[in-house]
Amino acid sequence: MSRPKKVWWKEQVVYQIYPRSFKDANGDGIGDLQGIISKIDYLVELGIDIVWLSPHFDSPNADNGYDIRDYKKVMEAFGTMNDFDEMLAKFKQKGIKLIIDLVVNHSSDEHVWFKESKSSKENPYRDYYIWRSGRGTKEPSNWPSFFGGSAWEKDSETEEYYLHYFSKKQPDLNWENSQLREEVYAIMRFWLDKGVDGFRMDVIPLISKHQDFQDMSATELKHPETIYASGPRIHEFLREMNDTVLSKYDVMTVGEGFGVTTALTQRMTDERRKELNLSFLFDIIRVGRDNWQQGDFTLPELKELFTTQNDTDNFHWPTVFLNNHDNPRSVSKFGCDSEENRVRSAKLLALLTLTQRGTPFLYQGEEIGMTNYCFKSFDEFDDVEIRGNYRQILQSGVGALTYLAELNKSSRDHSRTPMQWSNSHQGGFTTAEKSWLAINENYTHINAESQQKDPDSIFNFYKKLLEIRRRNEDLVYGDYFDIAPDHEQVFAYTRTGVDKTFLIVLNMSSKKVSLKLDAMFLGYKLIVSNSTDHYKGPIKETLELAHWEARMYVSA
Ligand code: ISL
Ligand code: CA
Repeated sequence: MSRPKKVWWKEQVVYQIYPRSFKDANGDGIGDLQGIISKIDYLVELGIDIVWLSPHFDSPNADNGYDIRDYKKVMEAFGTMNDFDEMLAKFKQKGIKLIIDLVVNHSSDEHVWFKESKSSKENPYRDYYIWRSGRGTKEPSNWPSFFGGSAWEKDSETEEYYLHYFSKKQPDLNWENSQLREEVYAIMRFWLDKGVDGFRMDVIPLISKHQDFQDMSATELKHPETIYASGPRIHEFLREMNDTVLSKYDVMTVGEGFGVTTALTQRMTDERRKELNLSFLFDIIRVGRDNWQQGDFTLPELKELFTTQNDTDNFHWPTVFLNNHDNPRSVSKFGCDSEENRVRSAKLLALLTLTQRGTPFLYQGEEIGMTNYCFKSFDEFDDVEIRGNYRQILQSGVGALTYLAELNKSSRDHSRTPMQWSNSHQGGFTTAEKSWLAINENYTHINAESQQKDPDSIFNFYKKLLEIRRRNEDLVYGDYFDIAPDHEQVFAYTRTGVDKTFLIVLNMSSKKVSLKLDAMFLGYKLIVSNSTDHYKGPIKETLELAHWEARMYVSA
């Protein structure tokens, strides 16, 4: 069997920083770039290789920076371009690569391009955005915004509607316009020439629009992202972007594929097509999700999704992530955040994330087992997606308490509460009276400082796994095989490389369980366990696993 081509972005581990919530250095309650600089040594100690920085650009923060007003300016609350340059230089000194967030499906409505575009139908920037006349008093089509209401907003200056898949302060850019595309490529070169190592591309499959803008059916309206992520020119645009800009640099690109199918993800990341290197597939992290509702899912369903994303040839490479700034905390969704099981299940998820096949993306706080926050009322939420949909959902007859209970399982804000650095004021995130978003009260016992000192902490478990992964190419490039796909409680798989085979067994339940092993595993050596009171003898044909127990073995 051909082996995957070796390259740094397949071997290295990414750590996502949401700057607003990472570390506040100037005491205004909002994270900033100097705050990040003050924590680079922490990231070096953890042992990650690449940082993905969520948007740091000038923005009115209608969507916390995912609404960019000036692509070549640093958001005032985050600092200055000098701060960015200092941060980039310090990352490089420490051998950490930096990828930044490219948000070019839409801009802010306060971007100069949009101000020009909306001023008149003859303005040279008119066609940088998507304007259509209404149908009588109705919108040009029944397309919905992800953040509530119609995806069309009427503008009084020219009596036409503009398209916005997200909030109305995030007008979609018109990628049909080659001049707009050239503007985007110039922005990319500006940051690449500064020395950044690549881009995470926000909702990049959505940049190609179906030009007929025809109404969606009732079924399509349930998941508009499937229409929005199937535009006809996506591959042409990505190829052009690669030929024109990316191919000139040694960089990594990862697309955010909200709404894409496995097939489209694989086409976009097939290295022969020279489009993207990687693309997030959301099937795993959103398993059981139906819009704002987090339903149940079984372990076999989850395991099937991992098998599917590994069911490819060696021209593709998956991503592995259970957290990001748009999803609840993994220990609360996939683990068990009760005091009894939180530490053990968080370590189990670390072993899962760092031994699966694909590039791992960690999210700030997962390395210390941060949990969901319990929002007591709607006004505690910050998220524009909730504020935009709230009225519509309650008017549809959903009870307020039901909606609040669901949001306490699915809200994006769970991952945006401030990073918990210590058990001091506001978790050591800020010296301000309070942070921009509520801090989780459990910072008193879940914080980085206490865990860096504790050899048995989640932090030091991630650190150990990162070291093991760095030392074992077979754990990076080894073939993936699920050895017990139907088991309801245990996730058990192998990674078979050139020299070694690793066996990972995870009891993803609160009950003890036994797993019958094939005789071929006899003689394997235990190299990692998440429990101190585990069986330390040689591997047996039947493994007895305690609740949330996780182990990794290696062939002799
Ligand atoms: O729930 C979602 C959509 O209903 C989110 O998953 C998210 O909006 C989607 O994945 C796209 O996310 C990206 O684009 C958004 C921004 O709000 C997200 O933070 C960003 O990750 C618009 O830029
Ligand atoms: Ca600040």
